[in-house]
Amino acid sequence: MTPAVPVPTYPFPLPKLRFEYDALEPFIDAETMRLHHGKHHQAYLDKLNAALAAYPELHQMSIEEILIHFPQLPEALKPVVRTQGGGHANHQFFWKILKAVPGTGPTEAVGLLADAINDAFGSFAAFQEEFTNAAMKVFGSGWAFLVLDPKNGGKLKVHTTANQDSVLLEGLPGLLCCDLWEHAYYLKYQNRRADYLAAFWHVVDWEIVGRRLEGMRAGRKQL
Ligand code: MN3
Repeated sequence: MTPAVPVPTYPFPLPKLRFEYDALEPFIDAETMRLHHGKHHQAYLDKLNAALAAYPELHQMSIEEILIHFPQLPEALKPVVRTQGGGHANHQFFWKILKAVPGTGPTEAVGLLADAINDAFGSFAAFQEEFTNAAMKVFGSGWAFLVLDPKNGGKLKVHTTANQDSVLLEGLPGLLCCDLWEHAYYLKYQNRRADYLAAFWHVVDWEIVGRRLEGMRAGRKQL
């Protein structure tokens, strides 16, 4: 048994990446990663932590637990949790499912995850097409996700949100996410979101995504 990794609580720290800023080149450039992780993500954290300082009753909760309990939060706190808390949770999730180049391990879903994708979409290629099309349709800033749909027997589906809204606000556990804000790709791809999305598939860590699904199917807390 490996000891459980402690879940971060207030004040939320900037999560360490498992790779260097240049490790996703040429698909995601080092300068984008440096700004995205070090500046953008840090800014969401700073505003979230500042707002949470006055709510000690929330200081033992993970950001995911706070988002899941969103309806019960104090009204004055909700806008900050939705935007800055969502921003923190989404970016923390995004960094987890990315992998360094050249990647080892599968370049597409395998095992249980492949079966679940085939069951929901027909094939891996059909899933990628649906995810990309949904991501292209998000007007302005937002996120694309692969989620489990509890209302449909846990079947997988593609879901998008606007701004920094987390899928946890809608009770949807996420397996995969892609940041669609221009700050995620503008330096390298400018307005070419389609090129960024094509590059994204090269840096997805399918082992991690598969483990998320296995954890959820086994009833382990995995948000
Ligand atoms: Mn971002």
